[in-house]
Amino acid sequence: MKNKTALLLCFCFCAARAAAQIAADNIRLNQIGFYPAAPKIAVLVGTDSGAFYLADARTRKKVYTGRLSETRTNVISKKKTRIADFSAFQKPGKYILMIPDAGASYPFLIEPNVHRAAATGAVKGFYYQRASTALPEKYAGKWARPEGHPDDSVLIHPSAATEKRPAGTVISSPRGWYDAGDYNKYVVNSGITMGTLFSLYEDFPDYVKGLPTNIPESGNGVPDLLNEALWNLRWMLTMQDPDDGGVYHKLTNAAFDPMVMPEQARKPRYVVQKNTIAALDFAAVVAQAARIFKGFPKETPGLADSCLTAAVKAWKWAEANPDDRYRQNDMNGRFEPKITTGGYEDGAGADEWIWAASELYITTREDTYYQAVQLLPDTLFRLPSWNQVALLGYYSLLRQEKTLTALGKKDLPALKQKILAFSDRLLQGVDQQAFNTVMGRSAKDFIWGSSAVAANEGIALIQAFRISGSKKYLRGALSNIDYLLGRNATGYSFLTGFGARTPMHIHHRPSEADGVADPVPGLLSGGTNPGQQDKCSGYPTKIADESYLDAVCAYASNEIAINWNAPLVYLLAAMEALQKNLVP
Ligand code: G3I
Ligand code: 9MR
Repeated sequence: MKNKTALLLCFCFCAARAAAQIAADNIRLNQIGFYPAAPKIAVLVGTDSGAFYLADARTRKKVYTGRLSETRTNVISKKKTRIADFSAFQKPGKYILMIPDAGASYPFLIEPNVHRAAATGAVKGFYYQRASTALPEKYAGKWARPEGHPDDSVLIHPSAATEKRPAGTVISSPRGWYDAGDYNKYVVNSGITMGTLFSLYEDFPDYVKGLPTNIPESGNGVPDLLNEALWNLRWMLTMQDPDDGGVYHKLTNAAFDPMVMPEQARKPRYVVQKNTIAALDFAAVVAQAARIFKGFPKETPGLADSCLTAAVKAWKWAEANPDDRYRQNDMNGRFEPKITTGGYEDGAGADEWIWAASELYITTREDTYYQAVQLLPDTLFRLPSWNQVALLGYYSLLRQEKTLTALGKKDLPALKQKILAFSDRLLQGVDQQAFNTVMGRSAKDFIWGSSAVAANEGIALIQAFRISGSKKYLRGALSNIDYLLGRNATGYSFLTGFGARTPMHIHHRPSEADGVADPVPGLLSGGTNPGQQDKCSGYPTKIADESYLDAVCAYASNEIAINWNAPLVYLLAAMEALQKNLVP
């Protein structure tokens, strides 16, 4: 009898718990929280209607009542949603959102600086990606690990051989960040990553200076974001062939490592084929670095000058070799060992020319760089991604308005118009969209690394805000933060360690191999991608905005990568810096 009662009690309790759990999953919201004066929206996936209310998370006392919106139909999945808008409630605290019949949301905060911890965490994510160094517990907590990949004896691959550096020559190319869930280091992908982080510093220097991340360099007089970027910059500089200025495509194993810790991955490492795209991305990054580190002459003696020299050399190499493309298959037809790691093959170089020319022009103030390429009109005007970098150059030109020569200044009005028009297109239809986010207005948003689409859209909108002062852009950017942190069709907050329901099984070798249950924190999962190129079994659906799987095998939706983390860092930190402007 006693047992029976216990069983019954457990049955009721467990069923109630399960119901609450399911309900929480149907209420989609930013799982971290909201700024007091900003828009605050949750989305109910399903058909309940009527009232919703907010309750204090601890006392469960009702603090606000509202009504769900009319039903919306998700254009991608055709599923129904309703919006719970509680923007009017502004009192700081910790709350849950209740929908009678549907249940309770995860708890969330309303407070100033609500994304500061996530911003700091996402910067710290880069520290965990460092190659060639141990991560002591003092900085890495339970994710401490021994040094991996010293990269002090790297081989020149036959595809990169020259007279002075024949195949098999040993070079030293330490430091840098692991690209993603793999342990290789790719110049092209480092390009956009570094450009985005540097731009955050240039756009919001004061905010960045106040964002310490507890890394070994903390307190050395250089902001930690830049300290972190220096780890990768010093590696990048070693990827330039000192003899001719060309830049190797990547530093890599011949094949991907198994899922082991860095220190157990000891296969030979190679630098492979120089090419135009790598040279231009490199030139852009180190040209930008040159002007940034000019501001830290004591802390980084000589660095700014070396960067500028390196940038000019890479640019000249690209001018002399404008059509060299990295084609892994072709390369493997001609050289051994065959290289099967990430390709980052980009056939079209117009955008890299624009970016490199812009950065070199800004840093040197020499019109010749500006005249060397047709900067405008860029008919493509594509959202930034590892193979689309023109907008990085445009953002820089806009930011540097005051220091440009007359030649560059004359194009700025047209450039501003273009960015505003681009951002207006992003905002179109958002108010009718099922989740009320800029991200996900079209199924085309969901590609490999779609989380970075959301983040880069957010950056474009922040640029539009900076140009125009119009708050609609800032709110649009915030809607994509909400998307990334939970207000989306999967119900996940895609940033590891931040939110109630976050990825636990990212495709990330250290997270898989370290024996620690929690994944390394501060890493952005690639996110929803109906491509399912990993052929992993277990995807819940092929529906574009729901095709996400929190499993290690699902590298096409659940890997992490530096070029996805960087725009998230930008977006979160920029929003923190601009939060006062969210007041209606
Ligand atoms: O270029 C076509 C475009 O024309 C077409 O409209 C579009 C339709 O989906 O596809 C475009 O190609 C895509 C390409 O990325 C460029 O965006 C491919 O489908 C897609 O498979 C490809 O995915 C890349 C993936 O590597 C496979 O190559 C990701 O962008 C890239 O982030 C990812 O990078 C890997 C590295 O290789 C290795 N390290 C991990 C890293 C992250 O997964
Ligand atoms: O781990 C690799 C990941 O970093 C890449 O993004 C992905 C696509 O290139 O490939 C992963 O490696 C897989 C390989 O492509 C196929 N065999 C299984 C590997 C994962 O364990």
